[in-house]
Amino acid sequence: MESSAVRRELRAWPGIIEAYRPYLPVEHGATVVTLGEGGTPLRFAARLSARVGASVFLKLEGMNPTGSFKDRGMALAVTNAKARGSRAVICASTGNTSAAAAAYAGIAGLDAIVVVPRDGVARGKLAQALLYGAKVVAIAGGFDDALRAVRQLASDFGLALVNSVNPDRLEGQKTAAFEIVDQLGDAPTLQVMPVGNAGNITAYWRGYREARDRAAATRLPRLVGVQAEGAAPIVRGSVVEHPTTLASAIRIGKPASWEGALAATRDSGGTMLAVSDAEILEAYRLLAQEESVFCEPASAAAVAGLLRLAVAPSETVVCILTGHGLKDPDTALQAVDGPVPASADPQSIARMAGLS
Ligand code: AN7
Repeated sequence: MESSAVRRELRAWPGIIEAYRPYLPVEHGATVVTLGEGGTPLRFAARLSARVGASVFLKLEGMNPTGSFKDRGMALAVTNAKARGSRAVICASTGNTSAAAAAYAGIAGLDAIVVVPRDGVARGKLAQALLYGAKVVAIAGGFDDALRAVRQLASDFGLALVNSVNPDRLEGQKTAAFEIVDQLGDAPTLQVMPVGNAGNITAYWRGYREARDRAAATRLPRLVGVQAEGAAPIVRGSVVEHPTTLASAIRIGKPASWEGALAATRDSGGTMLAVSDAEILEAYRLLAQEESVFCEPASAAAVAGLLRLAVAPSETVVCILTGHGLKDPDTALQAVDGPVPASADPQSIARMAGLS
């Protein structure tokens, strides 16, 4: 009995820190904080591949424990914050970071304070942060205002800042590149991903370079970052004071990792491009209806970007779908026609369902 229970535990996915410990800066003597993040599926997308004319895979980061890629970085950031003696973490967020911070602080027994824009955080994310037990402060301002405030509060009150300006966040997030290399047997030739605060693209570039340096991969992908047109400071080359896009996760006008994103796209031979909200919605519906993937709008921006590119048939393409569609039910319901009403009798239902 006991030994089979132990064996089952050993077979279970251990989370990113145990899976990739030799490559991560884990504090000496730290107790690992994990919710089982990482190990997400890399799905071949047959119809999207046919449309693009190359092999396209989707990295389903919405399958992480809180429904976004933020869990990877938060696992390491909270593990190390706790090991260094922090009692509380703080972050600014467009929503997903706050959900992850709340969840990981909760399991670690730390307090979490999350500062979010009063308008425009998707409801699923807000519900998560509140239910996991964070102190959620909604400000009259956007993400960039919130980040400025929490940088100061972290320093004034001695709190662990767990935005991606914390190096542990990027170290944790680079593990997604390691996984893709393991899943494909090499790096892709092209990767397309959404960009907001630009931490994730910076982390992926580091992860792919490290994988190549230790000969797990023979090549490096071109990295293409995708911003929303109304929130595209890196494409424009200047700060956007009042960023707008329906993809609230990437409604960011002054990315903290701007330099990292520029280096990633330039050094990899990729680029940074901007797509319209209409293109994001089109890709969002396409993913659901052709691939049965429900991701959030920011994630669909990756596919909107891919649909703009000329891709050679020999390419192996990965799109990073950063967050789950259930995060933002309001945008989903606005993107489609509502349910058709009928009375409860089968004839009425048959008529309204188009059966008769
Ligand atoms: C689904 O939660 O910035 O370029 O505060 O939630 O690394 O910022 C979220 C960002 C893409 C952009 N997709 O990643 C936050 C936050 C989703 C996201 C991004 C975010 P970065």
